[in-house]
Amino acid sequence: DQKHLTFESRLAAAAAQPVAHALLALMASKKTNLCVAADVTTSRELLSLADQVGPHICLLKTHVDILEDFTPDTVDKLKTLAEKHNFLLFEDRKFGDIGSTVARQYGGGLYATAEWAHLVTAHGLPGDGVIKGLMSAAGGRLRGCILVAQMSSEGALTSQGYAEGCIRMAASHRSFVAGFVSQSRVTSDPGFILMTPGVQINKTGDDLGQQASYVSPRAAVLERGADVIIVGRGVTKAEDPAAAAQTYKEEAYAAYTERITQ
Ligand code: 5IU
Repeated sequence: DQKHLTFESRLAAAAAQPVAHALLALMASKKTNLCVAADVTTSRELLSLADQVGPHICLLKTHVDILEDFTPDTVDKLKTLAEKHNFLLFEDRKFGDIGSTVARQYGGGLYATAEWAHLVTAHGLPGDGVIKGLMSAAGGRLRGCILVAQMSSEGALTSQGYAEGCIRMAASHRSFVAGFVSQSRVTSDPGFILMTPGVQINKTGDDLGQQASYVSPRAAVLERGADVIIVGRGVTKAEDPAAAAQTYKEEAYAAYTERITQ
């Protein structure tokens, strides 16, 4: 079964997507499949958090539109930290408009996301024009997108048919789609990377619809098919975010090791 494949053995299947390929190689060499969701409101907190958790993560997921003081300098410093600690930048923008609009949102505007984010999230809802639009704005840069196939929040409208539609859309745009945000093993295609949010140790859901109960890193990897776990408040609200990131990293990577030897 494909789920037993190591990250290294999936490199060939991901060869069409440079960021997926780089991420699989990075996860294997750095021994981490942890993505930290850095949902903080100031550049100072963002950069401090990135520097603290950097040694333990493969991806830093941002929502730069939460920052109250965003400037291009924030991005320059984030890029430096990404190089220093060897992680990739992942802006969770969830693009969801027609192709020509997302091309302008991604390539320009205040955040010029295509300039710095290796990966961005997008909804499949608009049809594959959303992918074509992002591709057009990425230009020659090594960029990719992650399609939101399923959401972790209660009452999400991402039905099974919707998720299947996202998988089909991705399969016809392999040069740009690196994987999916999912809550279950939506595909067994080894070229796509599955990322699962709604993960926390010792915690039930929040009161704003994050799923009724978070799942553990181990359950995310072994029961929900996650290649990468996405952890926000479990790390960012911890007294020692670096120590928390290390704990999440170790638990998630141990679960991955268990999965490939099952
Ligand atoms: N996020 C989800 N669920 C989803 C998707 C994205 O929680 O289905 I798509 C984002 C929201 C937040 C992070 O940035 O992942 C999870 O943060 P917490 O671990 O703090 O709940």
